[in-house]
Amino acid sequence: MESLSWDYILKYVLLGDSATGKSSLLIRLTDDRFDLTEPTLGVEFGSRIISVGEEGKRVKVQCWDTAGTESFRSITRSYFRGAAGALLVYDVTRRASFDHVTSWLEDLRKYADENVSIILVANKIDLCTSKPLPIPSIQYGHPFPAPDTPLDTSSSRSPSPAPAPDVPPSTTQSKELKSRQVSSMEGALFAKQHGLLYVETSAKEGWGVTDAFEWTAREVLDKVKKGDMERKKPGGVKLNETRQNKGGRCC
Ligand SMILES: Nc1nc2c(ncn2[C@@H]2O[C@H](COP(=O)(O)OP(=O)(O)OP(=O)(O)O)[C@@H](O)[C@H]2O)c(=O)[nH]1
Ligand SMILES: [Mg+2]
Repeated sequence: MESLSWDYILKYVLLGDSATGKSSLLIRLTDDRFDLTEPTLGVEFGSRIISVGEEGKRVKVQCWDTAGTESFRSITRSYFRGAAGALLVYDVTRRASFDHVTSWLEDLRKYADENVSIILVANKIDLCTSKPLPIPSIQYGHPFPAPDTPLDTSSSRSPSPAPAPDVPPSTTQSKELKSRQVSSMEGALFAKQHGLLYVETSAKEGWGVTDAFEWTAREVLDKVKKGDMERKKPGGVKLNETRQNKGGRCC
């Protein structure tokens, strides 16, 4: 059984168009499975403790999974306030879901706290590839990309790829692949231009899912370290002071 001790609790929100895979990503994180999902009505909740960074800080991510359907938009916005991290999800096989990222981002900027750490999540890559390929290296695997690092736009792939860190064996070897409607470079460039982290995932195969949550947590903890964020207020970041002082356990 997973130990219940934690160093930090972080509040996350998942947002983006309907059917991009938000609930599937959360189920993959919390239960490590991929199941049939129904469209979310309003919001759902899930939580898991993950290990973050070299220090292995134990971070309990408490995630509010919001509905992408337009009719729930006013309800879901109310969950943005106080979030320390946000996963903004689109479907790489559905161009419109990427086009709408701008509008979701506007909502986040308007309703979430100024310091929220946002990761742009390009989901469903299993539909286009039989294994996760490396993505532009300045974003991939680097939760804190140097803002001035130029992107290599000569190709859509990094020339010296780093292997994806949490890649289980693929189960999609022999299926027919779809064409991708949003390239890695386009997604990564958008993220860079808007100061977001970027990750490519498959909730179905489990590719990149833990990374999405972990890299966001790393950025949040970095902000906490630098003092950019108060440790207890707003509610998105909570420090376990007992554990920090005594190394004790808490639930
Ligand atoms: N192939 C593939 N299908 C996926 C993936 N993620 C989700 N799906 C499928 O996409 C559909 C929508 O997934 P959901 O997780 O319900 O999407 P959602 O973003 O939560 O949708 P709303 O709750 O309506 O906002 C379901 O049929 C999932 O099985 C993925 O990584 N790969
Ligand atoms: Mg959902």
